[in-house]
Amino acid sequence: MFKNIVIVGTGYVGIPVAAMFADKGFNVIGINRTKEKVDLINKGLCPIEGDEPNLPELIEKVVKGKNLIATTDYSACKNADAILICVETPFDSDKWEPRYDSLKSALKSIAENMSKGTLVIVESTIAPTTMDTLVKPLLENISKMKAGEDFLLGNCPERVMPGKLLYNIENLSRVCGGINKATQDKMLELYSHIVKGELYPTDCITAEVVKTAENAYRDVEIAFANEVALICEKLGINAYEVRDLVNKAPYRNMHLPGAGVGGHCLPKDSLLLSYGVKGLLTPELMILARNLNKKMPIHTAGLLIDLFKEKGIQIKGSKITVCGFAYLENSDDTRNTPALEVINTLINKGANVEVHDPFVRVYEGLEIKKDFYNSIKDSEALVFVTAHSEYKKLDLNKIKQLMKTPIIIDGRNIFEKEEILRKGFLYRGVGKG
Ligand code: SAJ
Repeated sequence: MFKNIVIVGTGYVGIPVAAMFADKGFNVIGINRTKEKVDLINKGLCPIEGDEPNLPELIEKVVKGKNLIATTDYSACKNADAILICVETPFDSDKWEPRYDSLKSALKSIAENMSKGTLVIVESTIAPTTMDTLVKPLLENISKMKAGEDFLLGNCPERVMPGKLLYNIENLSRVCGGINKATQDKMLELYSHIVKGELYPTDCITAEVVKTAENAYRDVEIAFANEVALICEKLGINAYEVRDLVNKAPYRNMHLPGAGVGGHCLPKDSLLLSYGVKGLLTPELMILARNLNKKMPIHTAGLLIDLFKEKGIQIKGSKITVCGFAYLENSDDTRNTPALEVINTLINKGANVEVHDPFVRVYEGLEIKKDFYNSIKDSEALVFVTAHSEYKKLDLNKIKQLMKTPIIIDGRNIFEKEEILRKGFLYRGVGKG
């Protein structure tokens, strides 16, 4: 029987799951290392950015109802029946290894405080074998307890997506990787309180592989679409028309080519998966796909650089407006955004780059304009990197009047090439030959 639940890490993964368990009547304590976030939550406020339907209201309700309290203090683990670990697990592609410092520090503090009989679950995305080689030994050595006997241990990978945090937790299926059958049964019991989707019991390493493989799969699918786009550019045809027709064939699902792959999942999960088999096998296809997707922002900037060269326009000192900074349309999430690489590539060529985004407010000192038409005044080119809905309703005649030279680079198939050319613009697009 579960009553007290501790959630370690109250970010994109932790805060929605904390609020949902609290809303089902559990006593939930959210542990976060930053006092600012703890104070925000205890005031009933949502500690994460972005438009998350129903989340702010739910947090306010459960905090007011005293079912959710936030703290920086791990002693809350003492009375926990279940502890969910939802901390960040980024991948350091320079060192080619996961950065587990947050995970290790959480595990240490949990092990120092947890009691016998607690169910500990890792929701963070981890490389295969991490449960067995890092999580289990760390918890056992510090707590002096045995996993699977004195405490239960499992891995239930998160499947969140910014903008759909509560929806995904409630409706998507979940893989419940437990150290033994008793743990798997307990995990199914716990998650059945908040998850309407199917719950699939399995072992820990299978759960680790499923999570990283489901995202590596998507990264490879997108890389395939991007390679078809490069082919179409060379052959002078439209990759999006090709995609539509390919997908008329049964069992096809060609993804969307574009200016790159950002976010908190896809850029790292195939690397986590490959790390899990380091020394045993090199997953060549996934690494190739990752490298191809990483080139797309540079390719997008290259479309402009080549066009300037072709038209004899000096890029040095020219004003260029990059439209869209978030990694995903209609979101303010900037994690691993391809826009950064596009901007840096153009700046390295001497361009004077301005950035517009209707949702993103700040990014590490970068000034992000909110007024689109103001931001494009006297621009010699617009480079569209994110397919925000606002960009599909622009007044092209007004744009042409405001710009110094009417050039559009389309990284997300926002525009119809023929219409743009009819309006008197010069146009290049990813996948648009
Ligand atoms: N992208 C493309 N072409 C596509 C799809 C996406 O270039 O056809 C780009 C996007 O522009 C973005 C990046 O890839 O920059 C990631 O897009 P995403 O739609 O995969 O969004 P994420 O990163 O939030 O993905 C998450 C993942 N969910 C989890 O890890 C739990 C992913 O597995 C889901 O498929 C996705 O949400 C979703 O669609 O829900």
